[in-house]
Amino acid sequence: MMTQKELYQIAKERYAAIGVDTDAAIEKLLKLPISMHCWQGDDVKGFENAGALTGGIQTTGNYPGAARTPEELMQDIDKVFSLIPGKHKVNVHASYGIYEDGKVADRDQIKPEHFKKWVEFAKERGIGLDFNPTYFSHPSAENGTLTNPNEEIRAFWIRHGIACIRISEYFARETGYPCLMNIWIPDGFKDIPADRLGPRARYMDSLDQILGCGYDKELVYVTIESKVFGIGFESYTAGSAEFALSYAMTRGIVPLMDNGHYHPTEVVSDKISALLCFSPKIALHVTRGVRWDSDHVVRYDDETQEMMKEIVRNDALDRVILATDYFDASINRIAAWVIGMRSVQKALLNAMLLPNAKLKELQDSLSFTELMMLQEELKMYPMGDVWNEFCARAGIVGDESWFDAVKDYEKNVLSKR
Ligand code: RNT
Ligand code: ZN
Repeated sequence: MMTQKELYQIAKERYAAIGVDTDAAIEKLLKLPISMHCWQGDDVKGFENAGALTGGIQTTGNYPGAARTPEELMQDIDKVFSLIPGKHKVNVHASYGIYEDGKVADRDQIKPEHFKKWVEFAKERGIGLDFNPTYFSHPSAENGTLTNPNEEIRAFWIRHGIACIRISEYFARETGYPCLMNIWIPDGFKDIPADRLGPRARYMDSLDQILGCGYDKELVYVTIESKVFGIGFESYTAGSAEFALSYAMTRGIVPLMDNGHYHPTEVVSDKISALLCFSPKIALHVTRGVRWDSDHVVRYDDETQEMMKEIVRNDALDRVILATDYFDASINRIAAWVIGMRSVQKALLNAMLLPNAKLKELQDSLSFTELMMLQEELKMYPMGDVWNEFCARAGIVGDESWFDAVKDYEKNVLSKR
């Protein structure tokens, strides 16, 4: 049998023959951080003991072993990182504050000190942190947050946004990596509204007040995430695509697209280039919707591949900020994290191994037959051998045997929870 190195050598030569430098691709991918969401590990519960998950999002399944404490969640994240090549960021939600005295601070009272342990975690591992205000799973979020017609409640949520900017600044200063702070609100209506403009006008004003708090734009990248509908918000969401995009563009913040947040035949892979024409930076939540915005684990599927191609072939790796966002409680959560993260990396590697200049040339010279032929034949190239080399250089298992570590962990750690 040939060794992995020999297989890589053959693959390298085959790719070189079509003008693709596999070593360069591997080196580039090794340096590319993805912001991994913390909430896959505990089904978006957080540490406030807030009760049910609300806001029109839903986890399903009751696979045993979910993290119940900050220690457990961090231990799980470490296990996941030991099975993924490269160095990544952790994306934390405001509902994951850590309260040592057991006294949970209300959302408008959260402070950097409540996230000190996350900073310690990140610093010890030399990684960055991203952040998200939590505009759901809270009694005052029941009838709207930043769009709420009740001025007192709306002011509460504005204070929450500002508190989160302060925590994001703290993350950036402490870790040395800029912090992306993503604003997403579920606000909307189950049935046909009588006023669509009012809530959007209030959302705009609330956002302006939050951004008006004054913050260092080099340290914190504020993003706004749009959404087409939520469970219980089927008829209208205030933060629609047009709203969020227009807001981001006019305020000089970063638009964030979650690929579960569009009508089922719309694809984010087609939207990336449109936004790149206008926005210096864009951000993505990579997820997988099945029939609806179901947040299934990301796979190495056509749309994930297509999205990553758009980033790589448009030379936009430093302009598109990548994060994952999904939650599956029906399978081992460590594996869910690892499969999703590795799938994004596989899609990136695939994109880097395409003769992108040649393919573009075929399009521009109207050689559509040859283009289709080549796109299909390229699918049979030995990317797996390059993937294995990429993993080996990162000191990570390349093939399916990473799952042995998950089985051990399930037996020795998760099953005891
Ligand atoms: C919800 C959004 C949002 C959340 C996280 C938990 O539809 O995608 O990003 O998934 O904030
Ligand atoms: Zn999202």
